[in-house]
Amino acid sequence: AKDPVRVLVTGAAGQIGYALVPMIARGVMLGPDQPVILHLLDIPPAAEALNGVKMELIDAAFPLLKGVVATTDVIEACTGVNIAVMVGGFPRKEGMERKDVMSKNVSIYKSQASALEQHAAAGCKVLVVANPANTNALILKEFAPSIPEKNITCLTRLDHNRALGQISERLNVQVSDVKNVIIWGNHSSTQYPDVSHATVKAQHGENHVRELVADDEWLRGEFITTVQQRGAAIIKARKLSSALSAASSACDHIRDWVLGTPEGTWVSMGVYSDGSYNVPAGLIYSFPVTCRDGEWSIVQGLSIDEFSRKKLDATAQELSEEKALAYSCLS
Ligand code: NAX
Repeated sequence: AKDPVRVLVTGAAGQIGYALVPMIARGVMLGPDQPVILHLLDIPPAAEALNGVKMELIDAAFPLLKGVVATTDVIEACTGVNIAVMVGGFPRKEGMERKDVMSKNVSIYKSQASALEQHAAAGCKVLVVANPANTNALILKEFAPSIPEKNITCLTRLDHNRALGQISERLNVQVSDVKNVIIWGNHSSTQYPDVSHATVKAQHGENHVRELVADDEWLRGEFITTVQQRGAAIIKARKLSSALSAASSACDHIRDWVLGTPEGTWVSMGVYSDGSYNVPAGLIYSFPVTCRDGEWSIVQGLSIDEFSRKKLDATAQELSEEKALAYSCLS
């Protein structure tokens, strides 16, 4: 039998945490033959609720779940973890300035970065979900200099999956037959959902989404805004933000990263930019990536038309501004 993998979930008493931890314990994230030990972190006001989650995990009697560490101590939570899913953060509340929210998250991610750097297992892979996800991941990277930058990512897979979903609905095809959409840039309303290279499986080979939809106005308009604004639409409908879809896409992100992407398929991940596609280096930016042997690499050589170029640059610009704002909170 395989040794258990230790998976940290921060913000585990929250909404996404409640949807995510049972998925991990059922093998959705790391596979049906991979035992796991869950490390759950939240803050003291949520300690009782966190303990309730632990009780339910015990009550569910998951065969793959070999232990639960539920704690409000960051060091205890981070010790020995192989995977860290960072869902905890400070939400923007009505009337709060952007800078105040950024400042709270910068201080959370700075201290959690140090705890992970000092106490996580070697080779720990980090996924930041909490908003502002890209910039929280960048802060985590800055304050955990001994964790390789390749090991620190943020979640844009939910946006990626939303784009697949919209194309599948529009064309009335199975979502599993649609692939190679791209989310470029920030997990925010400036993200660019791009179908320029997306395809749908056909009886023989593949067809291009662009030709099948044959409506560039929709692809460049309503499709993009629907994906960008989907989070707000869910809040309006549910009076709560996306949770099951966020949890599911976090599992997809880690599963593909660890176990690899299928041949000929790429996915979107927020990763440390090396300057590919003329995106400024030093930002955590969402790119199309393939994964193999536990490492992602940015898909190279895709053509970028003029429309796309502007969108890639606009979301990069926003990330540069967020980075500057985050740094201004440090001094
Ligand atoms: P909740 O408010 O339900 O849960 C957040 C939890 O984090 C709470 O239990 C809170 O006590 C805890 N927390 C706060 N500070 C903490 C700290 N310093 N250490 C550990 N835990 C801490 O929010 P939820 O709906 O679960 O969303 C969590 C985060 O995901 C939010 O930042 C949200 O904006 C972000 N999202 C990101 C998405 C993405 O695609 N990247 C999509 C979904 C989601 O909106």
